[in-house]
Amino acid sequence: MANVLSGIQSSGQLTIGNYIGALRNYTKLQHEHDCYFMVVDLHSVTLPQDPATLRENIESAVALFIAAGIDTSKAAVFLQSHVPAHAELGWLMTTLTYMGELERMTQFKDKSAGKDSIGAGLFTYPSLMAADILLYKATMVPVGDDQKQHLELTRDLANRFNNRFGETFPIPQPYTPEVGARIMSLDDASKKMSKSSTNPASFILMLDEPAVIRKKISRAVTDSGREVKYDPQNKPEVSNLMSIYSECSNMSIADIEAKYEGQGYGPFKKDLAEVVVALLEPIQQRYREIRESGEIAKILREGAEKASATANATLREVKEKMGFIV
Ligand code: AQP
Repeated sequence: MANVLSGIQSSGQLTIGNYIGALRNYTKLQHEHDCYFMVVDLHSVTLPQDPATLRENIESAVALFIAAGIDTSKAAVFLQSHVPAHAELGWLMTTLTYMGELERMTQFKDKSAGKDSIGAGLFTYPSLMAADILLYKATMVPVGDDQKQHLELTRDLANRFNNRFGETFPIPQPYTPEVGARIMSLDDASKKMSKSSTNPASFILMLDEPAVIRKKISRAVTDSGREVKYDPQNKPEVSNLMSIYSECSNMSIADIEAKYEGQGYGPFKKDLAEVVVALLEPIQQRYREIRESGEIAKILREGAEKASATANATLREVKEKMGFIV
């Protein structure tokens, strides 16, 4: 049994990328491991957020965690900001992180590109993420491909801390599904599907209405050919749509190729939309029930209590080893 920690930012509404790459794995892991799943609201303010929108995004993400199948009797579901140990260990980890390490982070480069003023929090984000993981002495961290570099830094920081202050942290391993680790944008298959994209046509939200899903998929960019063939190198857009199809239907890529042989993109895209709608409809139904039930505050209170017990014990150990008076 491993300690599992993972989080999703409240920087927008959750996409099917977040579902396939993260949430769905959480629901599998909760049966076998000691799981901590959080909405990383402190991370989401590393880019500017409108307060009312942020609050809605946080509540909506928590409700989607539950609607997707996370069972709060098995896993702790909580907000990062409700467990102050995250911010405190985040600071301590920042002091152990080298500037050069942060400068190499591709997510920082991507997210700061073209911006005039960049908050320091966007730069130090990976140190806070390391703290998130290490607070729970997590050994297994479900992440999409995009987050692997941050996890590598976390591993380096865990080793650095252990070497300087004595064995404290186990070294966390990434847990990444083979397919679906990286769902790409519908408008540009060279970019990851992201909830904070400014183009709504680039993503499918977990809460998109069926009509919206059909429209977005019908307009998804494809190459000028007509063959439904998995070839990420030469046909990245169609290959991405095929990955989504496979992930949402449990059909293999080979079966999808066989099913649409000689049919062109039209029937494939039409069916893909129905596959996505069928996957999301029951989640959306449960989501509405959870929002209406008013249960979210209680879920978060209980989750924070459970998480705090583990997090505070680790923080105390860390501070003691570093020489603080605790
Ligand atoms: N497109 C994706 N394909 C597969 N997995 C994905 N994840 C995100 N997008 C995809 C996984 O979801 C988890 C939560 O991610 P996050 O919210 O902490 O940050 P992110 O990776 O930066 O996700 P977004 O949606 O792109 O958010 P924004 O737009 O705010 O940056 C992670 O496990 C991630 O791998």
